[in-house]
Amino acid sequence: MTTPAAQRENRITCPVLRSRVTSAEEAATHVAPGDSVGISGFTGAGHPKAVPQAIARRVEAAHARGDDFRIGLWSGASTAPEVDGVLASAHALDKRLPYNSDPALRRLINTGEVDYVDAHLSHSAQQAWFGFYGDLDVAVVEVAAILPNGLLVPGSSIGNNKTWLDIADKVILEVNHWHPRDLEGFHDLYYGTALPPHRIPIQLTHPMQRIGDPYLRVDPAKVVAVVETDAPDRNTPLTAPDADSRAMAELLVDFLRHEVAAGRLPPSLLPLQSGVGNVANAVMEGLLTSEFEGMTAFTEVIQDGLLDLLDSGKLRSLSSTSFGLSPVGAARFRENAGTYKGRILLRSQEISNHPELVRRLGVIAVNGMIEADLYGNVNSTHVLGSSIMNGIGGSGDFARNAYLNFFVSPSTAKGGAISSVVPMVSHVDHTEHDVHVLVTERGLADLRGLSPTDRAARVIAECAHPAYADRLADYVERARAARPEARHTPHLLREALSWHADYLETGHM
Ligand code: 0RQ
Repeated sequence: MTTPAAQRENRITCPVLRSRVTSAEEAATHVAPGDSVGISGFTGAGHPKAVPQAIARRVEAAHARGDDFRIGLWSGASTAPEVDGVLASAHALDKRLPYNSDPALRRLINTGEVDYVDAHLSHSAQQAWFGFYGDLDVAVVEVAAILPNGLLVPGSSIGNNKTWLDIADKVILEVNHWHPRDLEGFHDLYYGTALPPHRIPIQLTHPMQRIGDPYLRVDPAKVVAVVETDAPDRNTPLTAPDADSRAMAELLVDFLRHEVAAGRLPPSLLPLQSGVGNVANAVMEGLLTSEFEGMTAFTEVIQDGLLDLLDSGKLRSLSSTSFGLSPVGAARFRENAGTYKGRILLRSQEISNHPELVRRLGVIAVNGMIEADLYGNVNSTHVLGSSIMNGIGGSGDFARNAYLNFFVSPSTAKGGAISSVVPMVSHVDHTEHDVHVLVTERGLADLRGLSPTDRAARVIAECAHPAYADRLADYVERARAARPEARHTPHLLREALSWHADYLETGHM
C-alpha cells in the first residue's frame, strides 16, 4: 500500500540525499552480477520493502536473456517473502548469510543451489570487518527518516545496518513511511567497536544503558539512491500457544520460582532473552501471570509477549535489536509508539548479542531446539543431520554466555514418529558444556553440575516421551555394559548413528 507522495510528510530533509530520491527499479541498477549485497532486516522487521523485489525482476530479465546474474546476500537475520522469498524464486542468490527462515530459500540451500554461511549473529558484523566474507559492494538499508544533517533515523530493527553502511562501497536507502516517525529516540548505536588488538571494554552495565547515538551515520557520497516506501513489516500472525507450549512455559516459570527460593536468582530475576516462536511467547505469557516484578530483558527480538509484559508493568524495560510483532502487536506499538520511548532500546546485533555483555548482565536465555541427546548436546539447526531448518541465529551467543540457559522443544516431532531426545544428536550446535536445562512438555531436566551418566538418567526420566524412554534407558545400560573402561560418556556408536538412519529408511525410529 502506498500513500501518495503529496500526502506524506517530508521524511527526507537532507537536501543532498533528497536529490537522490528515485524509483526502486532505478536503484536496483546499481546492483551488478556477482555483487555482495548487505541488507537491513531482522526477524521480519526493518527489511527493505521495494529494492530487493526490483533486483529480483532485474535478475529474472537477465536470466530470460540467458545471462548469468546472481548475488550474495548478507542480512541481520531472517527477512520476509518480499526479500528472501522473491530472490529465491528468481534464483538470484548464490550465497546467503548469517540466518534465514524463508521456506523457498531453505529448499535452495538444502538442494545445494545456494551456499549458506550459518553464523552466530553477534559474529557476522565483526567477521565482515575482518574480511572473512570478502568485500561488500552495496548496502540496501531501510530507515524511518533522514535528518537535515544526513543522519539516519533507524527503523524497526538495527541488525547489522551500522556495519553494512560503514563497509559497503555503495548505499541505497529505503525510507519507509509506515514506520512511526516517533521511532526517533528508540535506538542506541555504538560506534566504539574497534578491531583487535585495539578493542576496549564495552561500558554497558545495565540493559537500558545508552552507550551510543540515536542515529545511524552514512557517508552521503556513497549514497547512490534513496527510495520511498510505505509498506508494513512481515508481522507474521502468532497462533495462540498450544497445550505443549503452555506446559513447557509453566515448567520453566516454576523452575525460575524455585531458583529464586534457593537464592540463585534475585526476585526480579535477571535480564531475559527469549527466541522466536510460540514457546517463547508462551513463556512470556506465563511470566505475565507470575509474581515476578521489576524484570528487564536483554534480548534480540521483541515478540508480542514481551510487549504484553512491558504493558503490564512487570517488565521495566527491554533492550533488543529488532521487533518481531504480529499484525495486532505491530498496530498496538504503532498507535502508542511514543509511550514506549525510554522503555525500549534497539541496538546493533553485535551489541544486543555480545558475549561480553550477555555474560556481564547474567542473562537468562530461552531458545528452541530440534533435538537434544542424553548427555545434553543440543541440535538447533539440522533435521536428521543434513537438512538445515533456519540456522543457529543468536541462540549460541546467548546460551554459551548466559547465567542460566533453557532449551525447549516438544518431546517428539512428525506426529510422534521422531523422538526429540536421542542417544547422539545428528548435528551439534550447543555442546554438553554449554547446556543447563532441557524442557519438553513431559518435564524439565536440570543438568547443571551433573556427570554425563547422571544427565542421561535425568533427561530420560524428565524429558523423553514415554514411547521412547525405555529404548533410551536400554541404550545407556547396554552402552555402559559394552565397554567397562569407557563409561564416562558411554555410547554404542553404530547404534547411535543408525538411530536417525532408521527413520530415514522406515519413517520410524
Ligand atoms: O518442521 O515445519 O516442516 O513441520 O522443525 O519445529 O516444533 O514448529 O518448532 O518453530 O519452535 O522451531 C529449533 C527450528 C524450533 C527454532 C527451531 C521440525 C518440525 C518443524 C520447526 P515443519 P517446531 P519452532 C532467536 C534464537 C535456532 C535459532 C534460534 C530455531 C520444524 O527454534 O530455528 O534459536 N532455532 N534463534 O517438524 C525432525 C526433530 C524435529 C524436527 C522439530 N527432532 N526431528 N524435525 N522438527 N524437531 C531467533 C534468532 O536468532 C533470529
